[in-house]
Amino acid sequence: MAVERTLSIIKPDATKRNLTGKINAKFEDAGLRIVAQKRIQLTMAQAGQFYIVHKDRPFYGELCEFMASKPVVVQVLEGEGAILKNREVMGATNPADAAPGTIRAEFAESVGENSVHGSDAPETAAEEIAYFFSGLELVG
Ligand code: DAT
Ligand code: MG
Repeated sequence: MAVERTLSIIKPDATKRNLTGKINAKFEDAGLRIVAQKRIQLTMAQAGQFYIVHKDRPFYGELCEFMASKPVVVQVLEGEGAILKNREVMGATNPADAAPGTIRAEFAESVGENSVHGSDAPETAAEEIAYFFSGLELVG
């Protein structure tokens, strides 16, 4: 398995409850290295562009408002098979379905406010990393 990079976002429901450190510990304990990280507040337009793939879904407006409602922590995680590994550490989209010990099982409030985003494939990881970070900001 190759070393990969994936885009992670600690979402507003988690930053507002001071869960950044606990969530980062889950990543690091799983062998994922945080090679870039910044705390930002998205505009509605930025959230809308990030989640444009979901524009026709009924929850799109609510999702964008939520993502722009409070600061988020955007980060790049690196490691062996990092994309899939991060999805495993995150747990299922709906916390009710998330395996015990995963971030969403422990911290998510609902399917909409589910504490973390993680890229789902190599192509989306590359696009999503480039959306938030320049090459100079990635320090392996
Ligand atoms: P994931 O974040 O696990 O990749 P996704 O890409 O299907 O899940 O959806 C993106 C986000 O949209 C998800 O983290 C929360 C929101 N969302 C998904 N399904 C939803 C639903 N049925 N109701 C409300 N929000 C939803
Ligand atoms: Mg997704």
